[in-house]
Formats: sequence, structure tokens, C-alpha cells
Amino acid sequence: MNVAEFIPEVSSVEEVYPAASHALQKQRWEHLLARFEEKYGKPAEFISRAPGRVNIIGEHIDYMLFSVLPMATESDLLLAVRVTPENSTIKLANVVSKFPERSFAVPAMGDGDLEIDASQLEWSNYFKAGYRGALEFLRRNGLDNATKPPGMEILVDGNVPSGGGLSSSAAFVCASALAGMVSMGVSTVDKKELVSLAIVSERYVGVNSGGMDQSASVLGLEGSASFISFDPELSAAQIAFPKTNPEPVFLIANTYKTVEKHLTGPIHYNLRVVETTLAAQVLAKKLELGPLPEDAGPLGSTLKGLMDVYFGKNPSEEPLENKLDEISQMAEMILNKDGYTRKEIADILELPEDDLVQKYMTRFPIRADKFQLQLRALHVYKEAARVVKMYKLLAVSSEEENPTEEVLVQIGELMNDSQKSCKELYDCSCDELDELCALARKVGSYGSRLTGAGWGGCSVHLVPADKAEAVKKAWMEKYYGKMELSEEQLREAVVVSKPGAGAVLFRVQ
Ligand code: NG1
Ligand code: MG
Repeated sequence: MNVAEFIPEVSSVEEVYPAASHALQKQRWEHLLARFEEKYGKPAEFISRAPGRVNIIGEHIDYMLFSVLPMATESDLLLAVRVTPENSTIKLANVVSKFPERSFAVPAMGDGDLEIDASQLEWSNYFKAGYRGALEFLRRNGLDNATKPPGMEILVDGNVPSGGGLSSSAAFVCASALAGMVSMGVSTVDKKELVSLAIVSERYVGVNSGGMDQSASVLGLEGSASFISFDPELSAAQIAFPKTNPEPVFLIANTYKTVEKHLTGPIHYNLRVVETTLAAQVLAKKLELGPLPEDAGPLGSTLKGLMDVYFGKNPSEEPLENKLDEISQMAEMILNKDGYTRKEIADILELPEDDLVQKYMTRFPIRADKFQLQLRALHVYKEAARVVKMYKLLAVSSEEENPTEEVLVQIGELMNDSQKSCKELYDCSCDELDELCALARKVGSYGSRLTGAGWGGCSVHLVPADKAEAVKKAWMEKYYGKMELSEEQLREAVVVSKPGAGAVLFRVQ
């Protein structure tokens, strides 16, 4: 368990990335620091760094507080920062000129919240969200209200593709929250605090998200995937993939179908959160479990939902996956498969329809006539069971001296089943994702699936190293070859991803 730890302070690039990347990353960091000095006339004091993440399995279940199995990526977001106590302005610039410079005044501790207009697709919102989390953290921790935090000069360099399912957003929010805390004088940042506040912060950007991305970004360790649990409290177990011969590699293939989740929320992501929440309420009602807790939930989530249905009905010590099978059978029997209207749900919950809307569909508005409670609940329970199965397979194989390929075949099957469930039960895949997965499987991928929220973005494939080239070739010929892509897009369409390190702080000497 690495949670009760502080964010590591590193003194060199070498401590952050695998050996093969040292030279390139060193150049990138030096370039960032040089550009910073050029721009602001004084050197940066520190770099706050947080990575993206690839989710290997456990999709759309974090907001129901089931465990997930992601890994941090090597790609990351760097914020070079100088603290400017002489004024209370935050200046934000990006090494990429398409992101326009922004500046805003820091509110005093007692002032209202830092305003974030979530209806706009505005890059600085992610910074503001993380920074606001840091402000709130300091307020909670007794910093006197009259104090005005210092300003900052910031230059950003990020290489996690945005809108691609690799969580550039969480990387940005986590790195910003970390930078904010450091600028306000927190000398050692607790990892778990940072995760918790970043999860709450990211919701300011308009997505009712779970906690997987921020956990993976902060808690990741080089060489390991993270088995992250949220209930009863945040914890992470690090687990490596078996070193079979040939070794497995993860290929990440971008569909180049970008989805701006904060715009499509009402019909995609936020709707799914509402559907699973209401599935839990309806199940609880029909199973006569009494009211589910409404506010509590670790990490500020509004409802523990489907998790509570599970525990409410089964307070025993039996293995999680057995219970999950049982409860999904029950969900299948109890919930109707054609979906429910608002009115039907309100009637079951014995609420006026307006109250239902007010309670579940107002903070994050949604657009839907029918709510697919059965399909969504089935996905969540079955996916949660797959995560536990994969974790167990990995735990067993990591004990073996010479693991055979068979374990990768089994892991791959779980990934393929997850993709099928995302497509058929959760309706969060798309033709492009399905096609990349089908092509990869044909050429020898053990398992292929979407990663992140879906509806576009990236896919993840577990492939034997000696077939990686063949898989790439198939995609180039049959998928990317048919699109009009720039050379850069073609170069970046597929990346090999190894589990990378989590967030770090680097103080410039
Ligand atoms: P992406 O779309 O990759 O950022 C989102 C959520 C996660 C999780 C996944 C689906 C945010 C910030 N993150 O990930 O919490 O629910 O979808 O598994 O919205
Ligand atoms: Mg995101």
C-alpha cells in the first residue's frame, strides 16, 4: 500500500522515466525551463508533474466505487512554476501556442470560489479546477481567511493526447492542484489528500466523474499497474504484468474520434452516472433495503449506489466475484430490459417527477427519454467481477518463476469481454473502437478494448511483443490508411505504453 505517503520530490529527470526515455525527456524538461525564463525573465522554481493513465480493465465502475485496474502513462503534464508573492495574479501560458495565455486574480482565502465556466471548452479551466481544490484544501486546514495566496507564473507542457481517453484532464488537474498547494506553502503533499481533492476538483469542469484517473495519476509506480479500491477508503495495490516469453506489451491506438466529454455529458457520461445511480435506487427499493446513503461515500461521491445494493443484500465475507454474479442475476430479474421513463422511475421511488429531476438531473443536466437501468447495472456488476478476476490472475502469476502464456490468454479474454459489455450493455463504444479491436485480435492481440470513457478516444491492446509490428501494420493499412491524417497524427496514432511513475515534484536548484 503506497497511499499513506507523500508526493516524491525528485532531483533529476532520470528518477521519473524509464531509461530509454531519459535523453528525450531531459531535452523536453530543459526546453520547458529555458522557455520559462525567456518568457517571464526569471527562472522557474519548481516543476509539478502528473501523468495520464490507461485503464486496463474496470470501465465506468469507479463512480460506483468498485475497484479498477489502470496504469499511469509515461506521457504527462508538466507545470513549470515561479511563485510571485509580490502580486496575487496567476499567469498561465502553454508551450503550444494554440492554447492562448490567460491570467486571473487569486481570490483571498475567505472570498467566494474561483469562478469556472464549465459551459466553455477552455483549457485554463483544468488549471483553475485543480487550483480551486488546493485553495479549498488550505481553507479546510485552517489557513487564515484574510490571507491572500501568492500569485504564480506558469508554463505548461503536456503530451497526453486530449479528448483521447488517456486522461489528459486528470493529469492537468492533479499537476495544478499540486502546484497550487506548493505555492501556498504546503511543503509535503500527502498523496491521498491530493487524489481526494483532485477528484472533487475535476467535477468543477462539468463532468460527474469517478476517482480512477486521479488515483492512477498520483499513485502510479513505474513498472506496475495499480489495483485501486475506493471503499471503505482509497487504497492501491501495485501489480506487475507477467514476464512471459515473448513479453506482453500494451499498445494504445487512438481512434482519432475525439469526444469532448464536458459537452456530450448530458447524453453520455453524466447520463450513465445517473442511470447507474437510479438503477441502484430502484433495486434498493424493490429489494426493500431501505434508503441508500445519499451524501456520504468516500471521496465526495454523491452515492455509493450499486455498491450499497450489493453490500446491503450481502453482508457476508464470500469472495466478491461470487456475490457479484449473484447480484447481477438478481438485477437481471428485477429490472426491466426495455428501460424506464422518468415518470416510471419516480413512481417506483415514490417521488414526484420534479423531485427526481431536481435530485438527480440538475447539477449535471442530462438529455434522455428512457433510462436503461438493467443494462447499465449488469455491466457494472459484471465488469467489477472481471477486475477482481484479473487482479487475482496477476497476483498468482507474479508468484510464478516462469509464467506461461496461458495467463495472458485469460487476461486477454477478460479484456475482450469488457469490450463486449461496454458495447452491448453500456453502449459506450463506437464503430471506430470496435474496428481497431477486431483488427488487432485478428493479428494476435490477446485482448483489446476501449480505455477511458469511450464513445471515441483510445483503445488498449495486450499483445505479445513479437506481434506488435503486425498489429500496427494491420491498423495502418486498414484503419489509419483510410483517414486523412497529418504525418504527426500518423506517427502518434499508436504508442507502446509501459506502466509509468505517478505525480512528482521537482525543485529547480
Ligand atoms: P476519461 O474519459 O478517460 O477521462 C472517465 C472518467 C473516469 C472513469 C472513466 C470510465 C473523468 C475525469 N474520468 O475517464 O473516472 O469513470 O471515464 O471508466 O471523467
Ligand atoms: Mg478525462
